[in-house]
Amino acid sequence: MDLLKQLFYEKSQALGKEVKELLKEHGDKKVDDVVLEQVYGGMRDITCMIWEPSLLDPEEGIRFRGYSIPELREKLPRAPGGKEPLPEGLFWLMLVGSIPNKEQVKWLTENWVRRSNVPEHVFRTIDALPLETHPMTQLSVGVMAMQNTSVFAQRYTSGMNKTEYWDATYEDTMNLVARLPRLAAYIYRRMYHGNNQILPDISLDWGGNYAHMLGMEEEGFKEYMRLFLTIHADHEGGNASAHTTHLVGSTLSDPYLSLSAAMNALAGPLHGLANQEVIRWIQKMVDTLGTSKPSREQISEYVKSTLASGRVIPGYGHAVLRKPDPRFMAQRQFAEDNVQESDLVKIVWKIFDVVPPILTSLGKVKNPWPNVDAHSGALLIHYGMREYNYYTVLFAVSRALGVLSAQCWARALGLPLERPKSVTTAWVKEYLAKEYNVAVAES
Ligand code: HAX
Repeated sequence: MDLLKQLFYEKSQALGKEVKELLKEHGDKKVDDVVLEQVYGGMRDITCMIWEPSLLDPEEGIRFRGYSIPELREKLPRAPGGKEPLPEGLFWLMLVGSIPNKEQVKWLTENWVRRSNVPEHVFRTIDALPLETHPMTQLSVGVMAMQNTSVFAQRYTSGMNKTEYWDATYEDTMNLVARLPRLAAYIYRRMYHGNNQILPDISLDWGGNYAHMLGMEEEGFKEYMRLFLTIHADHEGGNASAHTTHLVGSTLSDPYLSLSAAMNALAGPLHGLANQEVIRWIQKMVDTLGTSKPSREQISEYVKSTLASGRVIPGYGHAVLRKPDPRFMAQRQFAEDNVQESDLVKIVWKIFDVVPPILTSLGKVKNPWPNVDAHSGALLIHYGMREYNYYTVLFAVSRALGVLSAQCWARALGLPLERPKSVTTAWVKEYLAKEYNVAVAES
């Protein structure tokens, strides 16, 4: 058994025992109340799922196994000469709960290199898609095409004992994470560089090698990628991509099927696609105003016209957060430290000044602050990656780290098939009449 697997086995066995005891003693204790608004309102804030890798606080933002983003930037191992955390370190932390040392991260990088070979038929499957197919669709198809190599699916068919599910899930997770950068870079080079593919450089770390295969050799971009791939990895379990992974995986669909489904959720404009929408919206603003240096007043008018046309301001608002997203602030800090001159970055900062008071004035937006997607496009363009349709794929590669480590935990803890209760509006009216003596008028 490899050393990370051994550690995961020990930790998950121990927690599994604890959870059994916990449920035996306290299984009937109440942890939440639900009101009708939540039932109709996208299940906001209902505590109903276990997700070990991270926990989101509305005011403080995300913590991975208790560590905030500034703490991760300080404590996780870095690439030689680099300042940003290696995403491998975060994966280790999410999977086993402790910050790895340099040697452990080196071992993980090398292990992923050994597992990173993408089967040839996957590239042929991608090649069969029309070139203009959205890159997120291509990614999802590519992940599905690898499903025939799933260790979980193969072992299940041969009668795997349920106590072994975690082991097969771990193997699929490690293989899938190792292969994703190659698949994702293949899609980018196919779409935007005439299918001129760049082979992996196995001396590089996972994020650095991804940047290399994209054709982005500047060290600044590699460092930004390491930060990007770290901060986008997980945001507890209730967000759409994480929850999709959890739901699909709970049927014992293997990690390939679950991750592909999650990518489809991430591809929605209210979720991961927002990073492409932000830059599209800013570029439209620049074109409409006829200046790459708009004033705050001009931006303010443009924001109001977007709202008046019944659209949202992309990159702003959040279902849980109630403060500026620390993932936005980390990217802002990165830009302050590394980017001397960029009109787009300056626009992003001006938008940060202008949008929150306007959204607050609407009186209905619960969080007027920027989220993770508000900053990335400006930095990517600064480093020369202009193809904004691709941006959500970068997010997806990172998100795999969090959702798949959570799937390892779900299988290790034996979490069951997910099956919440739904009701009809007729049921709601009947319930209100019976429990509260309320008569709801027919429309
Ligand atoms: N611009 C305009 N209106 C907004 C808004 C925004 N950025 N954010 C929220 N609102 C509106 C909602 O549309 C809703 O209006 P209606 O009542 O008319 O339907 C109202 O304010 C209340 O919404 P809320 O409770 O504050 O927010 P939700 O939890 O319903 O939605 C969203 C959260 C992230 C979907 C929302 O803020 C939004 O659409 N933001 C823009 C898209 C975006 O940036 N998405 C990325 C989010 C982060 C993420 O997942 N990244 O992957």
